[in-house]
Amino acid sequence: MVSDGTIAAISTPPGTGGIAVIRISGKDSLTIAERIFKGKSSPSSIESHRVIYGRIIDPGTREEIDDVLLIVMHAPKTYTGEDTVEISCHGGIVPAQRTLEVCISAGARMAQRGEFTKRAFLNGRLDLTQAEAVLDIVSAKTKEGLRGALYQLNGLLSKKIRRLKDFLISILSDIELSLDFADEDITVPEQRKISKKISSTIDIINELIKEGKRACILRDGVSAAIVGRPNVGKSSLLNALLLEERAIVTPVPGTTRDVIEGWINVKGIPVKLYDTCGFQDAENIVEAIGIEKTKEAIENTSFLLFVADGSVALEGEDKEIYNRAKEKPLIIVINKIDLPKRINISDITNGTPHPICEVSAKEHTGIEQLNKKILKLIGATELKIDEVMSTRTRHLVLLSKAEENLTRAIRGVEEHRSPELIAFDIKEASRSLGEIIGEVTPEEILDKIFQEFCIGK
Ligand SMILES: Nc1nc2c(ncn2[C@@H]2O[C@H](COP(=O)(O)OP(=O)(O)OP(=O)(O)O)[C@@H](O)[C@H]2O)c(=O)[nH]1
Ligand SMILES: [Mg+2]
Repeated sequence: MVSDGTIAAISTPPGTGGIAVIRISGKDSLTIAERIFKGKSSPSSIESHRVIYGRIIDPGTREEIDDVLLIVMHAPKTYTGEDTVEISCHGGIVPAQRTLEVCISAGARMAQRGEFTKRAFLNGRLDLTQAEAVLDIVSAKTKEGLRGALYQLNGLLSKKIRRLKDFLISILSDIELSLDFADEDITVPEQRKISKKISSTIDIINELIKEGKRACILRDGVSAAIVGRPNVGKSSLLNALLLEERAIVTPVPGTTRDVIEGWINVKGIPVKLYDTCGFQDAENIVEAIGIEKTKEAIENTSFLLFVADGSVALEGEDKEIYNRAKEKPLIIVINKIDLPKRINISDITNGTPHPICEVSAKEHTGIEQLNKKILKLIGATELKIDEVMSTRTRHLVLLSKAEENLTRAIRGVEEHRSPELIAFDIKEASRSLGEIIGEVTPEEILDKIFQEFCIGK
């Protein structure tokens, strides 16, 4: 990714809407705006962060393109830290596309994915965790996920990391000061003090890792497949959980032939549900593909909802599917409890203590109870959503690396290793922490992060 030149992109989603916004950033933003905009005031004559009304003109053909509002924002107080111009045109594909084209012919180049945010990072407007938070805000699936991302945008994680780094620096100076110059070793009382400090840092890092793992659930959600033999009410359950008629429900066994997906929000945790079609012997290619997709869904989801029809006795097919499913985290859902109960679930579970929930998908009873059991199964009941951050796997890996380095440092102190070696491990830990906030992050990792963004962000 190059970070030179002036870039432009349509920053609103494709399609028609009220308005579309074209964003230009870089040192030539104002010159470009001058070339393509005609209005009472000219873009370079107005104060920063002001809006003017006018018309976009193709500088080559003098053709008029659209009536627009144009915002001028002078560096450095802009999102990217560079001179920025935003043009709000009518929200159609053609006006937005044509406006972007004239920006390009007037000297801008097409922005790459995430390039505006990458520039914000490179210009020190955001650190890396904050840039990642921008991505999380845009893709937040629940309001709790959004809140976590906002905390992070405000620098909550960065602050904690910086504090840890400062503490490590203080340990390094302790080591320096405690050197007994006679034999270049750390004195015993100092040794104890240093070990204690390192170990308290490790405790904080471990706490961050634990919190972070829970936060990953909040951002990325979990996934679950609804499995069971034909006609037990899997699709009805999906619809009841989604609160909409997503999947077709009929009394005909084998109604669902494809895997159907939908997101639900269980007390702030996004859960992606897959309604499946069971494993009956495939009679044609459509069913065969459906069954393959069901197997994949079972494999790739974090837990299963095994549905049985409570109004009839269990069948061989129930048992077969249960046996395939039971290795994964599982909730047994006994459906159709609005009808007289004929099921004896222990016939297949043999006493395995899976959580059981009785529902009527048809009458929407027991659904709240099922949501509670889902929360418990994924360990999210202890999630303190108010204080949660928006941690990513990248952060967790680096935190673990720092933790390993510090554990080695403690061992070094205890085993009277040379102070240089101990200092080396502490410096490595500090480096890993620095990489989280982007102080020393290699270019290819930066590219990978910003590639996740959409164009125009
Ligand atoms: N009484 C009663 N009937 C239900 C309930 N849930 C589903 N049914 C009925 O059971 C039949 C099958 O429901 P579906 O939701 O299509 O079942 P499925 O498991 O998705 O079936 P396949 O897609 O064929 O595998 C339909 O006639 C539903 O109306 C329930 O809670 N109570
Ligand atoms: Mg179905």
